Amino acid sequence: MFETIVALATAPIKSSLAIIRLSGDDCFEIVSKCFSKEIKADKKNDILVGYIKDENKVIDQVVMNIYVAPNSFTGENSVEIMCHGSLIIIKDIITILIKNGAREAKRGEFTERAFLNRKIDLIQAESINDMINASTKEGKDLAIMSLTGRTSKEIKPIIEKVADLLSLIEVNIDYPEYEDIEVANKERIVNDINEFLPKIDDLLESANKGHLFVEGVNVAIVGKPNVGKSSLLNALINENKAIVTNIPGTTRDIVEGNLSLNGVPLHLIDTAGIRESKDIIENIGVTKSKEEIDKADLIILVLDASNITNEDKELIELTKGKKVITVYNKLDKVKEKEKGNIYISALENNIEPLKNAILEKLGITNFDFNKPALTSSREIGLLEKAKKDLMDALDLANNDMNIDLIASSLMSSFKNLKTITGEESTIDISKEIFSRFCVGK
Ligand SMILES: Nc1nc2c(ncn2[C@@H]2O[C@H](COP(=O)(O)OP(=O)(O)O)[C@@H](O)[C@H]2O)c(=O)[nH]1
Ligand SMILES: [Mg+2]
Repeated sequence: MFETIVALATAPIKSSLAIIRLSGDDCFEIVSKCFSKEIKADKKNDILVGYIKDENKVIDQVVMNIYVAPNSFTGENSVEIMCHGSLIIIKDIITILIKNGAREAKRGEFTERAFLNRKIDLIQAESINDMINASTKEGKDLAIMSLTGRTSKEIKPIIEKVADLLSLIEVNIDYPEYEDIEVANKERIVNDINEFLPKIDDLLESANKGHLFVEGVNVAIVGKPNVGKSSLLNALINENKAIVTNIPGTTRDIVEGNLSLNGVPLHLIDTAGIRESKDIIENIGVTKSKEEIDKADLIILVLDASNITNEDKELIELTKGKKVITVYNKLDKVKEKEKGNIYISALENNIEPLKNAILEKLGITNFDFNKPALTSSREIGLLEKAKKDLMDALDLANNDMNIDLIASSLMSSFKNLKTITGEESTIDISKEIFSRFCVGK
C-alpha cells in the first residue's frame, strides 16, 4: 500500500509552466475529485487537457500526463500536472490535492518509490541526484551512464562470480555425499579470489576518480601573508573576487570561488595568511585558515619564490600528512628555478603548471569518460568492504583455515556487493545460491 504523494517537480519560481507530480495507489481517485475529467486506472498512459477545480471554482487550465502502473517512473499510478507557473496557482493546486487525500512527498520519495518498485536499482537512483546536481558536463556524463544501467552492468558479473564460488563452497559443506559436484579445494578458492580482486580494484580506482567529477574537491589555498594567495584564487577563477593589496593581512575572512578543472568541480577557499598577529580580527582569520587546512581535500601551499622564510618551513610542517601541492609564486621575480619545484606567477596569469599539478595529484590526467564508474561515497565504502572481505577469505584459504570461515567472509563480500545495487535487502541469499545448483537432479 503506497500513499499518494504530491510535489512540485519544477523550481518554485514564477515561470510559464510548472509541473506538479503525484504518485500512489489512490492517485487517480484523488486527481479525479478536483479535475474536470475522470481518470480511470483501466486506461493506458494518456494526455488529458482540462480544468483543476476546487469544488466548483476553476483554479487553472492544465495538461495532465497520466501514467498507469506499472508504466510510470515510480511503477505506480502517477500523474504529472502541467499548470501555469504562478506561485499562487501551484500552491492552490497542491493544497487541493492534499485536501483530497494526497500528502506532501518527502525528499527523493518519487525515486525511492521507483527503487522500491524495482524500476531502478540503487546505483541508478543515486545517479538521478548526481545528474541534477552535476556542475560540470563530465560529472553529468558519468551520472547518465549510471542512470542507463551501464554502471550496474559492470558490477553484476563480479557479484555473479562471487556467488558462484560461494555456492560451490556451500554445496560442498552441505552435501558432502554428492560425488558429481566439483570440489571447493584451497587451489580453486585461492584462484577464484585472485581473479575477483583485480576486478574490484579496477572498480575502486575508477570509482575514486569518478567521485571527484561528481562530488568535486575542496581546495584550500594557504600560506603566509602576501605570497599571492588571493591573486592565485582570482587567476584560477578568472575573476577579481578576492581583494589583493601589497599590505600583508589583507584577507581576513574566507573567500570562496568555484571552477571546473577538466571537468572536476574545484571549490577553492582563499584563506587569511598564517602568521602571528596582534590584530584580533586577523587572528580569527588565521584560526579559520587552520581549520580549512583540516577540512580540505587538497591544500595548495603558496610560497613567495623570491622570499622563502622560516615561516614557510613551519607551514610545510603544519600541512604534513595532508594531500598538499607546494607552489612557488612570483616566478617573474626570480631568475633561477630550482628543479622539481612548481613555479607560477599569479600576477601574470601563468598558472598552467599548477593546474597540471592538481590534475596529477588527483590522478585524473587520463580518465576515460567512456567507461562507466561508480561515484558515490556509499558505493565506494561498500566496494572497500567487499574487497576487505575477499582479502580475509583469501588469507583464510591460504592458511588452510576452516571452510566455514572462508564461506562466511565470502558471504559478507557478496552481501556488500549486492548492497551497492540495492538488491541485498530484497533477496533470499540461500535461495539465490541454491538456485544455481540442481542438487539431487
Ligand atoms: N611580482 C608578483 N607579485 C605578485 C604575484 N602574485 C601576487 N603578487 C603581489 O603580491 C601582493 C600580495 O598579493 P595577495 O594576492 O594579496 O597575497 P595574499 O596575502 O597571499 O593573499 C600583491 O601586491 C600582489 O600584486 C606574482 O606572481 N608576481
Ligand atoms: Mg589574501
